[in-house]
Amino acid sequence: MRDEFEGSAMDDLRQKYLGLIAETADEATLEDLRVRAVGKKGEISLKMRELGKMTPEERQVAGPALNALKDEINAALAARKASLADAALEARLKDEWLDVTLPGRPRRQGTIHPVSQVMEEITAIFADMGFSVAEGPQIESDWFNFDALNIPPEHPTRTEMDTFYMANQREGEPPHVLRTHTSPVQIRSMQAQGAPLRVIAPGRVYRSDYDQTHTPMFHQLEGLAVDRDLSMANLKWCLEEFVRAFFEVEKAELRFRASHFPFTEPSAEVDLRCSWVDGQLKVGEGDDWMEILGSGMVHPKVLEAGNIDPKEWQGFAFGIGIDRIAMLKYGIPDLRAFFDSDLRWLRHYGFAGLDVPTLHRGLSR
Ligand code: 2NM
Repeated sequence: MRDEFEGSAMDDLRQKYLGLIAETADEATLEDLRVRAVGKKGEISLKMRELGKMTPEERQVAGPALNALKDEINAALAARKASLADAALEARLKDEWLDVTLPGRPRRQGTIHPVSQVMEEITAIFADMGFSVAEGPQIESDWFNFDALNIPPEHPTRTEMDTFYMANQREGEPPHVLRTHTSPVQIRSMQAQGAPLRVIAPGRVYRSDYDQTHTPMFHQLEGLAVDRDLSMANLKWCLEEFVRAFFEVEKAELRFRASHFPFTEPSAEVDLRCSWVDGQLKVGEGDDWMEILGSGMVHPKVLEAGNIDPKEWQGFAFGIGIDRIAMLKYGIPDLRAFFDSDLRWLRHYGFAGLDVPTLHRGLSR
């Protein structure tokens, strides 16, 4: 009589919990259910405590039956938990599904800053002429920034009027500055690679200067070629090729004006023939000349600083201001807006992210 009763009571429990488990739709509810059924004070556990009050014969039947029920419920809980997790993952995958083959939408995301664009364009042009790209630290010792470049100790450019010195200088080390040009990179390249050498160094440089046409951080690209029998003629050809490619014109005419830099001898400032029609720059024609860069033959002392023998090798070098040449090419009127991070300005003057400049596709399109 008692067996039968217990048997049907256990059947009821079984039906009840298996039914509830099957209906459960989330993991938290399932956990509640587990506690209610097989937790320490759950219904099954309470039933197990009653085994003590039974006769040995009764216990022999009810004990294994309760254990089997507990196992069955635990198995059902685990199975339901796994299927809920599967369903949750399935739903997430469906929700977060992404077609990686769709074309990009660069205009709705960021844009490439004109400085980056122009840097890429110039790099592509010189890479095509066999120059490799080098980078170096923006904090330099005064030896790399000045001494190696034949800039004498008393030169005014070394003063705090023009140069940012690091506030915390290290004991026993030479003074460090924010590099005022990328030439230290060329010194490092000469030391590391020796001659012959063709390298360009694009990057940020710093000078203590701030007005309509100067920002204390700006961008420069310097080039250096070292070989036997190099002359100003090679330099002029190289720069003319650069200008034709950069301004995307058939013909460009350059004028070298004698100048002075400590690191080159002779030195030349380079003007580009142009005209201004309705405020629009035309390159290669007209009666105006516009200064675009500085250049010269590398001073023997500078080659020596790079551990290159000036009796055997010559070098030509040049420096271009990226920001100004970007303004010229893309008709951007105000230099200081370059570094304001104004989103409307960036959207207006920025470039699509996936259009990498290359010579054969056209640099800017
Ligand atoms: C300029 C003008 C002339 C220049 C010199 C060097 C180095 F390190 F190779 F000597 N790099 N760049 C140079 C020469 C830069 O900027 C207006």
